[in-house]
Amino acid sequence: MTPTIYILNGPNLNLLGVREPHIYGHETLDDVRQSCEAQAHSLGLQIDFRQSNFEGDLIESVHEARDHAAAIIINPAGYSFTSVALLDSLKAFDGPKIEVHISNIHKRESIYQTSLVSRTADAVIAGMGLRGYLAALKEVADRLAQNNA
Ligand code: CA2
Repeated sequence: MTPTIYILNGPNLNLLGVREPHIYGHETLDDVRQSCEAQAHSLGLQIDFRQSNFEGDLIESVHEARDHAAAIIINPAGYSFTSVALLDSLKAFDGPKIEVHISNIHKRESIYQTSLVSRTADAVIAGMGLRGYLAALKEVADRLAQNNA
């Protein structure tokens, strides 16, 4: 069976490509989704790509992933820095978890520099723009292949 990867996007990422292109680039979240679909297909994976502006929705998706996903790729956006609840939900997921940020959060103001989610992520990608999601998918494919070897 083709493994499903949940790709979860947090608050305000629906505005990608619409505002602040100097930080987040010109691509929209739908462009990201389409590129992820293509990359997943070439890696023998399928994706369930979601965005929510609500903390509880993201947590519900993580819970759902426990039964339906082989791995999670998450850009928690602003909740990276505030949500112990999201961190706790991710701790209860057993498969690979990759945190992605489009911008390099370490180059930004101090409020953007300490991600709580990084405490449970297996890998963290920041500053690669949209390519960060594609790198995360490749990393997930490698980790799943290793686990099944
Ligand atoms: O770089 C990333 O991917 C972030 O997770 C994006 C978050 C920010 O809080 C993190 O520090 C880094 C913000 C997402 C907001 O996205 C917007 C996109 C366009 C216009 C306004 C906001």
